[in-house]
Amino acid sequence: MAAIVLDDVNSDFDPFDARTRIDPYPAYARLRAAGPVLRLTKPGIWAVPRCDEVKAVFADHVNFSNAGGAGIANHFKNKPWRQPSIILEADPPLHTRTRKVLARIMSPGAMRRLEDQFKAKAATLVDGLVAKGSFDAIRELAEVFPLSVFPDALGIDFDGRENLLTYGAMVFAGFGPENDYFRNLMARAPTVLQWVTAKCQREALSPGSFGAQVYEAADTGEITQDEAPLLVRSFLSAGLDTTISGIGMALYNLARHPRQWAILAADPSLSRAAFDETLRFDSSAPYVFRTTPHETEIAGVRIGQHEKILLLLASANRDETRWERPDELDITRRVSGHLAFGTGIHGCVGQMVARLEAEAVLSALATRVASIEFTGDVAYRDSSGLRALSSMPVRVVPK
Ligand code: OVM
Repeated sequence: MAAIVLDDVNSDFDPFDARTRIDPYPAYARLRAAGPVLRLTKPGIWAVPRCDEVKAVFADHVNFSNAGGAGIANHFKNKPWRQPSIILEADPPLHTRTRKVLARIMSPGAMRRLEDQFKAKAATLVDGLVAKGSFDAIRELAEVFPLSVFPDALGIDFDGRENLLTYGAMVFAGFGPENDYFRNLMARAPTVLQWVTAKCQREALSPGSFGAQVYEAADTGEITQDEAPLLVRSFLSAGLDTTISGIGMALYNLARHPRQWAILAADPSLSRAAFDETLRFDSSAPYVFRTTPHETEIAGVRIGQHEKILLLLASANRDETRWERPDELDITRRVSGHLAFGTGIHGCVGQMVARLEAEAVLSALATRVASIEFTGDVAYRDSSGLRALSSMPVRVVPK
């Protein structure tokens, strides 16, 4: 343990201010220059803006706990709005058990079994949009595609699928401070939460699906019968809004970098790498929290017990000590090692599903479309947990 304890550095940066949320990158650069760990005075939390310290925190689940909450809410001090996730908001040994089940369900072999179906659905959807010529790339593509494949893979039927979007929005808004956006969503909580609970039951899930496989793990004793519906809930929480946001931001960033789109259109096999580069460049899940179970330190700065620490993934992904030309979108760069999915024991367990979905959409589009032109302004969603667009009007020029 370091003997020297440095003073903390204060910053008035507010990650939840709607004005900084649209373009946080200049502020992130100032934070990285200011120090390895900063005190954000307004929300009263710590923030880690550089790559090395984000990785160090991710590697240390003893000093930086998830059981204290992965959002700004402090589960060590206050009761959270929903029963905590038994994978995201849990530490070992509980996390080790539940993670193993989800990692197996979303294994590379499982992805190969879904690939043809995802690609066929994307091809049909994109054929229709290219025939139309003009469309909203968020409402008609980024939102439609995941909804057309993910609930099927999860194993739920058609009735009420729109509740998945509201629930995902609630979960991610719930990672930020309690604001009007969150309160408005929560007004719909009674119906939405009842629907979510119903869809997490064994009888709601089709045979062989991701959800049914969670119950198989309960039958073999890997998890308890009580844990099964809660673990299915993680698919509903984390499986849809994330991919919608990520695919939307990928389309946006590729469209506003026409030379990058041209490279992709010339070689659609770059689709997966292009998705990862857009995640590095403009992460749709820009941050995640940890909580200190006891006093500790980061880079020589003392952090007290039960403090919230904001890991600025989107900033770490622009760290000039880690990336060459960090502020340039370059789909041909070696992008592996970006932090948009986190890393370590809590690194996104569904990232292969996300990549499969995004690759299906981007390769279908890149195969057919020479260029994408904006026909109006984009609009950002007002979520404090996810960085996402709500609208992106475009015209596509077929090859
Ligand atoms: C969960 C959950 C919810 C939101 C995000 C997430 C990024 C997990 O309920 O397990 O992972």
